Amino acid sequence: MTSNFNSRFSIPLQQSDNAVYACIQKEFERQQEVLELIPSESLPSKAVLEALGSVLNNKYSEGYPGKRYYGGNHVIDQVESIAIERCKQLFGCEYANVQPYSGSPANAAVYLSVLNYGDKFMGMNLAHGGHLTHGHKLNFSGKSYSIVSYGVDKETERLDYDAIKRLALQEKPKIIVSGSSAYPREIDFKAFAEIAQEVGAVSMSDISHIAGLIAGNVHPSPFPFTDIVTSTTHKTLCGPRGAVIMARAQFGEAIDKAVFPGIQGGPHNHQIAAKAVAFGEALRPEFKAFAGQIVKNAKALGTGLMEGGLRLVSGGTDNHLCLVDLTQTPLTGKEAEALLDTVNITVNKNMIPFDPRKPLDPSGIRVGTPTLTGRGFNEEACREVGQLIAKAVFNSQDASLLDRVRAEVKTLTQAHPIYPMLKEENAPI
Ligand code: DSN
Repeated sequence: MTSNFNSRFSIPLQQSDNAVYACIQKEFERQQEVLELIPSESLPSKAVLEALGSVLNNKYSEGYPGKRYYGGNHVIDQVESIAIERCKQLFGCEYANVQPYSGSPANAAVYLSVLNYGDKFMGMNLAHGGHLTHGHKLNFSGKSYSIVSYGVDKETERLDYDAIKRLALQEKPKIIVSGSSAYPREIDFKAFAEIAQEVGAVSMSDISHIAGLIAGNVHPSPFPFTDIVTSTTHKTLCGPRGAVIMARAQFGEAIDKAVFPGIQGGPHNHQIAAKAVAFGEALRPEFKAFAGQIVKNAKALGTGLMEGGLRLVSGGTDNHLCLVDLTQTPLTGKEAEALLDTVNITVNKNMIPFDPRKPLDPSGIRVGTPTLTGRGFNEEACREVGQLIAKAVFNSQDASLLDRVRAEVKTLTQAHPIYPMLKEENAPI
């Protein structure tokens, strides 16, 4: 190690910190070698990753463009303004705040801007496909507010808008949240907004999972119906980890105050720049084809799963994910996740609606196609992936069959490398 501390500015990571460099390389290899089917993950572009690794990380800038609590922010103001304008253009909204560090703070800021602690809001039950921040009792949302949860219909496993309306009329929540983390069907944001209007509630949509599908016009948009929309930027949208809040103009001032100084400090400017890059990419015509391919691939993945004998919750998918019911198989969700890991297929265990089991060992797995689509998989390849999953699940004790599945996974991953140019550059990514 050199005695001159400033030499760190020119020493590459590999030399400066081999332990961390080696972990990044190992994770790169892991991502390269597995079929990554977590539906909330995707592959951001090299440009997004470059913005994330930039000197914008170094600047403090509490406040908003033109109104900062620190000097030297004229460039940061430009970055944030570009991100705001692109976000508004992409989703067709009147107002955008691009500072939320991630989805949970974005949702917290919206609640803070509309509700008083103890007020009632309505969201989707986590076990039916909702999110922790939509009112789970162990989450800040369930601890700070009074919660009414809606779920899916037991027969159809789909949202029942008449039942949701009846519940809303009975409970009179101040916010009605639509949006989900594990619901494979189209969401009728207009119906939700109409219910909210009828009961005098603010309508809020958390589009984190499907933001890329909405931007690509392959899922109906919550605008112009919903009052306030939150989204992460790293799922189907393929941006950096982070989030945004969008809304009708009248909600903007309260949301800005809730984000800062309400719950956050200095904006993560490198992340905001990366969001701007991702919004710019999503505005390009080719993004529509990409978003459409995510959905086609998910349908094909679902076909392969069903051909292999697995049941999909609600019988299929309209979006980027399938929820697989394992109750008629020899495995639980936890066992299936672990087994599939051994053949280099990465999935997450997941509750299914009306699940008799517990979240740490539920009856289902959740699989999605944003990452596979990002590495160039088509419908035929995704259908094969579905068949491979089913083969492994129904033959978990057959070592030679699992070897064959692993070999087929290798053929598929080798035919669709991730970040091939970064590998050539031997970059620490
Ligand atoms: N953890 C995300 C997901 O996997 O859906 C939601 O925040």
